[in-house]
Amino acid sequence: MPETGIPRLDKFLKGGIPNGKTLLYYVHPGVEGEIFAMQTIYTNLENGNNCVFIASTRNPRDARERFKEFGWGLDKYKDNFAIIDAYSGLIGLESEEKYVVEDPTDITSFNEVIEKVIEECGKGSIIFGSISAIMDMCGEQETLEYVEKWNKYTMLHDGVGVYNFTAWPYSEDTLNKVREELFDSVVVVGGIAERVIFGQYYGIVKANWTEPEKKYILFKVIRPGGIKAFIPKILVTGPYNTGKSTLVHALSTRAVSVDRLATTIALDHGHIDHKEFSVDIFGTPGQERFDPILKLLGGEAMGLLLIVDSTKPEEFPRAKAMLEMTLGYGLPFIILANKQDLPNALSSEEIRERMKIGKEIKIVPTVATQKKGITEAFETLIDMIVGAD
Ligand SMILES: Nc1nc2c(ncn2[C@@H]2O[C@H](COP(=O)(O)OP(=O)(O)O)[C@@H](O)[C@H]2O)c(=O)[nH]1
Ligand SMILES: [Mg+2]
Repeated sequence: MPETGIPRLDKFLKGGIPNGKTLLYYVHPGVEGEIFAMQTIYTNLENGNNCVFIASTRNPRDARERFKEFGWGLDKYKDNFAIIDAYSGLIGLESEEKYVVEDPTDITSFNEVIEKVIEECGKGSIIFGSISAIMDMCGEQETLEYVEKWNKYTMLHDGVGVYNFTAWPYSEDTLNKVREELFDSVVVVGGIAERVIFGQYYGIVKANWTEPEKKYILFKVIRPGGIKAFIPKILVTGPYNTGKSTLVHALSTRAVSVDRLATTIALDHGHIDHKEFSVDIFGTPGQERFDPILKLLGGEAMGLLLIVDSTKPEEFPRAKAMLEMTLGYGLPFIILANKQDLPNALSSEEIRERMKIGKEIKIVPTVATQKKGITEAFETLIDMIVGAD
């Protein structure tokens, strides 16, 4: 099944976009939306599918350059990738592309090319274009009418239609039709804004081939790299000397700690780029006098790693108290049974018994100094935060 290639989205869609179906990225103005479709296209090229890209707001050469920004070279996919040039005609240039829309202000001119492409590329191939860009050139009503035709045609030929739509203030009718009616699935891409956009998210509005997960995922756009699911805060907590700083450094791509007199008085901070994730992680100081900081931080965290020293059961009550301080927020969390390399270390099941921790809570054995078990622990927590159920 063709995939979207967007972190977690294929899981939420139960595998991807089935042949014959359409998916719309419904993008709020001001948010980086085109990257979604580009990532979907590149993923499908890598998977061996044919892809066609309608270039209507920039010339085909610039469109190819945009892919390069993300580290996605198209040269090796010459046979699988084509551009429909709906730009050169606007400014009276000759086109070098295989498919050309002679008059991009005329929807029937678009139609000629798109019907041909759907027929020629056939099963499993991805066709992408911006519906709003076509609307701006050909008119709202005209475009909507033909999009409906193209979607039926796509279904007939077992292709996949992937479209962008930037939700400028078109008529209510148009917006509703685009969001609710025309496409098999709709993924909204929006910004969390307060005058400037300081966070971006996506979430599924609908998908008529499954019961999709209606979760919202924060994302970042990385160059090169593309879209990464963004987790702005994971907290690492636990008593003094259990291995918090060691863990933050061991997990992180980049990390800093502020240490004074050999113990952490301020925070450890690390950034983790791991698979399709971009995560910021914070270690808290373990001493009781910093409990107010812990409470404050817990309020904004998306998940918690609690570390215990498996050789120090006398500290378990303190560890549990730290957990309670942050758990009021309903955070997903797991426990790391650290220092498993030491001879007198208790096993995770012995720790569960002593701490009276329920079976549903994961306790992962780790050796932070040797990076053992820590990636597994991290991935388990990430799955709890943004996972598909
Ligand atoms: N043997 C062993 N020592 C560890 C492990 N993790 C951390 N340590 C050591 O425990 C001490 C305290 O670690 P640190 O990360 O500073 O603890 P923090 O106070 O919780 O930040 C350091 O000497 C670490 O090298 C581990 O898994 N095994
Ligand atoms: Mg420390």
